[in-house]
Amino acid sequence: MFVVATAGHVDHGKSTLVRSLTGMEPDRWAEERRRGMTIDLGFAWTTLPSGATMAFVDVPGHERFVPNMLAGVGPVPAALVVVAADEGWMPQSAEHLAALDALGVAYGLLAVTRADLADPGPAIAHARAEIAATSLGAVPAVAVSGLTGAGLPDLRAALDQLAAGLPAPAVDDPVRLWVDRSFTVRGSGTVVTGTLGGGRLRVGDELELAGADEPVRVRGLHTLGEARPEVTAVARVAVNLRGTPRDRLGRGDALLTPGRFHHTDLVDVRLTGDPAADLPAALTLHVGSAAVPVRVRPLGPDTVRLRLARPLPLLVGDRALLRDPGRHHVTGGVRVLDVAPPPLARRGAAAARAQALAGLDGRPDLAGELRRRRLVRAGALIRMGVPVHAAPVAGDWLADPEHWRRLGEQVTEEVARHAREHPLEPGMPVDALRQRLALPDRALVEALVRPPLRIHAGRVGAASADVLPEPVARAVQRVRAEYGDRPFRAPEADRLVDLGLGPREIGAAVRAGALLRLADNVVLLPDALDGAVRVLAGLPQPFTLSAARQALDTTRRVAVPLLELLDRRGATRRLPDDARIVVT
Ligand SMILES: Nc1nc2c(ncn2[C@@H]2O[C@H](COP(=O)(O)OP(=O)(O)OP(=O)(O)O)[C@@H](O)[C@H]2O)c(=O)[nH]1
Ligand SMILES: [Mg+2]
Repeated sequence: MFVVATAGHVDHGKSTLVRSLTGMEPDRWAEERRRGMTIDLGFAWTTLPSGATMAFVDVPGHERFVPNMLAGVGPVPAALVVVAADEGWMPQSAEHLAALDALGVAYGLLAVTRADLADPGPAIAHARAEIAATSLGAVPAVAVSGLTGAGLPDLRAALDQLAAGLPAPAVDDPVRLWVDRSFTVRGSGTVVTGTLGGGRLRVGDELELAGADEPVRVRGLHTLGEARPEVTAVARVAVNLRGTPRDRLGRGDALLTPGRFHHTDLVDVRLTGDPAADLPAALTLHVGSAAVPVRVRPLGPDTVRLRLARPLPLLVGDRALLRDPGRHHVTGGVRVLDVAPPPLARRGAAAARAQALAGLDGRPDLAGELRRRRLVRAGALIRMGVPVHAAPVAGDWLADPEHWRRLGEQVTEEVARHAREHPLEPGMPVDALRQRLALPDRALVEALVRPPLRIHAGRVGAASADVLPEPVARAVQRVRAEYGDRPFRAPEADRLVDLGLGPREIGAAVRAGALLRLADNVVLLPDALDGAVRVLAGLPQPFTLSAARQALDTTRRVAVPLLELLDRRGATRRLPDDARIVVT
């Protein structure tokens, strides 16, 4: 199916044309028929000579109903521009064309109607010239009379040509069905209609609805008045929803493939066309069938930040238009560059942001997003409309490669710093490291820790003694040989120098668990602690420092910090008179 929206000034014969083409009545309301004027959107369809089905969204031409017109054309990528031969180019001809241009509609056809009332030549010439200057470009023109039927076969042939030139619909895209009508059918419940521009819908599908916590379920589908188990884009579709009260849904809402859209009330956009220098601060944003008041904050020469009065499911690259409802004026088109922009808190942030936006064109760009966001969840990017084809670094986190490399270096630095500052600790707590690097998820820290570092018991430290640098490992080996039978004697400072154990080497050995540091330049073998507790437990309790020193066969230089370490670890307890007991 193909869907085309009409466009054109009031009374120029849009509805009459749709009626003649389809045999269906686009003006659904009694009031419309009484007044001979379209107020709201109308829907009708026909079979073209090729056999293709074409549906029409018939829009009102009166200036008061431009918002309805925009809701109709918003989701439709092709337009039938209608101009009356006897009136020619009129204000809403221009406003409707400006809207199509702002939305970037690239496929269309000109029908000059009421050709029985006046020579269509001048109207065709004028309208084609106006249209040629827009996103529609040069369009074929057909003169017709809805009254006599003259020109209708040509128009049908031209519609077939238009259909043949339309791009193939993206049937695998996620669904974003902008609702243009909602009503209740007795016995079935809520029904919404819209133009399905991409993707497919099936009975039983669960869909997301902005503002609703629960998914909604498709109970039934209709297209062109017939029930269907599945509808594929492009199509006019009526969706019967299970258990959704009608007042929950209306024009401007969207039914969405779950997890594929980011609801945002803040977007950075590029103005398309010739952006006015003095953009009003309050405008209405029209996108899909939605119309939302926005506050406009200028950023760069052609970029602005929009604060939406309510969130919308927008994607990077979306086209939308800004309109000044007070002045009945389409201010211009916008292309969405960023649906999750950073706050502009610091001084100069707006200028920096403008510069960042200057390099964006609305085409989703994974590498660029990663560069700007550094770390982001794949799911978040997908919801912004950015296809993800990179492997996550941890969980569903994606990282900018350069940023990830720098983080890896920082891990090494931070762990080394921690080891210097806390030499007795067996490594840096993972969470302390996470906070230090301002990482949002522990899994990222875990992914950043690489040999020779490892995570053990919630801490990040050197992997083990066997990864000690060769000279340090040898020195530790000699300490073992020399002090193995007098485990509480620590090598004197000059002996340490002889062995090549400076502060850095001792630090490494301590981190690897190969030496135990009691104080600067006072080291024991790590098994000394357990041995000391055994010896001290054999003493009459409580015992004095001096008794401990003698029993351990060591000096005060070792005994004092050793007992303090045992106190800290809870192996011994210091009593008020400075004697100690072994805690059992
Ligand atoms: N003579 C003649 N009259 C026409 C033709 N097409 C439409 N009309 C008349 O023009 C008037 C307006 O036609 P509509 O089809 O309602 O115009 P419209 O563009 O749908 O108007 P809105 O929806 O209100 O914007 C009606 O009285 C039609 O009968 C035509 O080709 N020839
Ligand atoms: Mg009409």
